[in-house]
Amino acid sequence: MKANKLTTAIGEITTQGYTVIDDFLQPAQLKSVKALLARINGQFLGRNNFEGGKTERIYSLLAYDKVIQDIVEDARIMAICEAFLEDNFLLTTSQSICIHPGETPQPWHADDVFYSIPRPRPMVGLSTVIAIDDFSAENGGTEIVPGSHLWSDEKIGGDYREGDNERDSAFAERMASQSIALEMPAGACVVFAGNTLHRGGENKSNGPRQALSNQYCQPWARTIENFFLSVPRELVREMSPKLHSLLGYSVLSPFMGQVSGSHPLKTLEPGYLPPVSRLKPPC
Ligand SMILES: O=C(O)CCC(=O)C(=O)O
Repeated sequence: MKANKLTTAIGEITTQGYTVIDDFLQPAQLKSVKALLARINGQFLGRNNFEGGKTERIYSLLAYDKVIQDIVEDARIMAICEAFLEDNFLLTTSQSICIHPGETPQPWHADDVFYSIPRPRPMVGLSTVIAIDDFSAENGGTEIVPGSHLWSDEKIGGDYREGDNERDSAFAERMASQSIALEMPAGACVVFAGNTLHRGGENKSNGPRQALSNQYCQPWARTIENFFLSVPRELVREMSPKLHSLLGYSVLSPFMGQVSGSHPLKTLEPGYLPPVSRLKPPC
């Protein structure tokens, strides 16, 4: 990303809580992602109103294909993360989101709502939503409340932590009246502060709205996905040093995240066993 574009992106996230990178995916990447999703979608539907009863999500998506790994560690996203997060920030989730026709709007939320630090406060994470189909107000394009990353808990009000705030119609209307629906072409990406209020929109069209969402967090925050358990170590070994770090094979200086006193990268060495497993069993 050219220096002036990066400065603009950082400035927009700081002032309005989000920025859009229009030409984010290269055409070949978009084609590969579409082919991947066509191959692996069709297995799951959301289990609650937040995930969406007519929405399919595939988690730990980076484990499925190198094209997703490249998108996760895209240099432009890494540069934005470096501006807002501490060294050795982490990937907190990597998922595809396919909103099918007839899906209702998602509850308004902030992606770093899990961290119970009172607002206003700095973001604990940074999120991306990458359009794989064109996003419109009709098909459930992400809706965002500009400037809401600066709001206090009191100013937000309502039940936004509860995950089902559509039942609080006054709250939902207040949010909707201040929000915008992002209309962006396939391949574009919105990057927003983890404390910006947003939601996946209602899909009133007759086609699916596919997206990817890679989200990042401070190196001291618990991640949404437990990649140590979901991404086999044989796959992790093949990944880049940056992805190792993003997946938690890194430490927050000096030793948060250590493994039995060693750097977690040691666990990727062939034949690694934790010290306790190297003890001879008692006779
Ligand atoms: O699908 C979208 O546009 C947004 C999804 C979202 O905000 C989420 O699942 O956390």
